[in-house]
Amino acid sequence: MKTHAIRRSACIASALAALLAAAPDASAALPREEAVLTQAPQVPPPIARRTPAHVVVNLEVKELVGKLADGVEYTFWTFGGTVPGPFIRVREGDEVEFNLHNHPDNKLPHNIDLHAVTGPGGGAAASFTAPGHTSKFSFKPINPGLYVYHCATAPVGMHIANGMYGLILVEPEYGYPPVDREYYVMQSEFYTEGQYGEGGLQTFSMNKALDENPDYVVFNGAVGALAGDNAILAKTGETVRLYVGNGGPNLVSSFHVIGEVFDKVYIEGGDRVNANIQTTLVPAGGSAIVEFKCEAPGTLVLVDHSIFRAFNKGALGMLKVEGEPNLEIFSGKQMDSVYQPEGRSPPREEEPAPVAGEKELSLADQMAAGERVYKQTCLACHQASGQGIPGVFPPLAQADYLNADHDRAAAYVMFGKQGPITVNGVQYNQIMTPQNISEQQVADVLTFVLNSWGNKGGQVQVKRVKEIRAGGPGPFGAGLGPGGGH
Ligand code: HEC
Ligand SMILES: [Cu+2]
Repeated sequence: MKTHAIRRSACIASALAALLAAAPDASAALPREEAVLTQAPQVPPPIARRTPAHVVVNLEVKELVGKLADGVEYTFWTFGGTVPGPFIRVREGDEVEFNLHNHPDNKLPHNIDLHAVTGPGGGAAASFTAPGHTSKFSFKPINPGLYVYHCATAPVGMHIANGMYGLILVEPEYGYPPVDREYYVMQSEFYTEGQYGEGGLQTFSMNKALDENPDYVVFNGAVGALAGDNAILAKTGETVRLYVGNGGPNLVSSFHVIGEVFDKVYIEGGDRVNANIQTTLVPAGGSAIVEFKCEAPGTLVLVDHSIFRAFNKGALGMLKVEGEPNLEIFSGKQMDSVYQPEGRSPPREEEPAPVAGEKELSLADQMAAGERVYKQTCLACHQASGQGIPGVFPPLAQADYLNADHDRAAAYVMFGKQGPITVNGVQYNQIMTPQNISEQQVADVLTFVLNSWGNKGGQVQVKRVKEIRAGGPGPFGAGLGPGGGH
């Protein structure tokens, strides 16, 4: 604070004091607490407070390889290291301080759009965060209900398709009626180059996503995440509440529990309660809260009643209810058999990846390795056939700028690039973040790109890439990486 300015006039000083007293720092007045975040299917405990608090949420974005189904791996982009992201629970009228951390090992910028936020983009622009950075913003949830949050960084569909979504519950002032068990269930789809069950590391298929034709439709991020040993549990006589979300990115869920009727449904996660419902719609980017009393023991099966999704694409979960038989409600043969999904081909032996050693690789080896790097790292922005996105991501296909200078391209990949450039006669003035890949991978991916999509060919050697790395972004000036100017 500039004290000399205040000293200049007692009048200004007293006016300032009056102003400060009239508008106290709201966050200082409220009790401060750290939000409890839980991984699906767990839900944080109900909020006991009946007054608002300053609630701090810390959420870290992590890109990681995980299991999509038995023998099938996928490079997930996640909130909190899990798909779906953690369950966030706040109260109507709280002051939420949101800290979004983008892990330094990540390759891409990310952000978060919380549907519970009243404000531009649900916080998307305010939370746009490069790898190795943290963004902070605050909001007051004024509408109670169950809300989806998701990443909204371009290309948005792909960030969601790769796993970036979760649920935030805004409890009404006086909370929800108490129940015996609460669980977090979130449906979503995955679009892979290989078919359902095809083994190995699967990459995202933009074509299938555009066709809205997923290979996987799952609860809680993977086939079987809620089945078998991962089933959720209850006892007879207990009331279960499911917080159900749908991350999409495309499909609407016909959520149904085989063997139960929902006593209550908070339609679309809002205030209105519907009673005695068999199947409820959960829109993409929407939710529902369902409740039912477990009268009889047995295994209840959670499905998307668009039923091929359940039995052939993975949208199947289980709730095991234990207790004494309740013959009045249900009598007869009880079956709890092992679930064998149909149409699963046995996982294939994974093909050995080309070794990325010190020695120079053949053009064919570099092409194969480079294609893998491209799909995992560059495709998100420059697109499947290097065509880019007009006005946002420049093309790498038939790209005059790229073909003109291979060293410059290698420097951009390692150090990042911002500022105006002209590619094929079109100006771009965007930011490419430094790509967190090895020198071998830089050499491989550029070799792949130079020999694809009508480019002029060429081979980039790892030795040259190392020299460029050692030299820093200097000659190209606009690097964003360590040592680079802005
Ligand atoms: C987060 C999005 C993003 C990712 C991921 C990304 N780029 Fe870029 N790239 C950009 C943007 C944006 C520009 C334009 C920068 C500017 O306007 O200064 C660019 C520019 C380029 C250029 C120079 C322009 C051209 O079209 O020839 C090359 C070469 C390039 N990127 C290669 C790659 C390679 C190879 C990868 C993967 C290792 C990659 N990029 C990953 C966003 C990205
Ligand atoms: Cu993202």
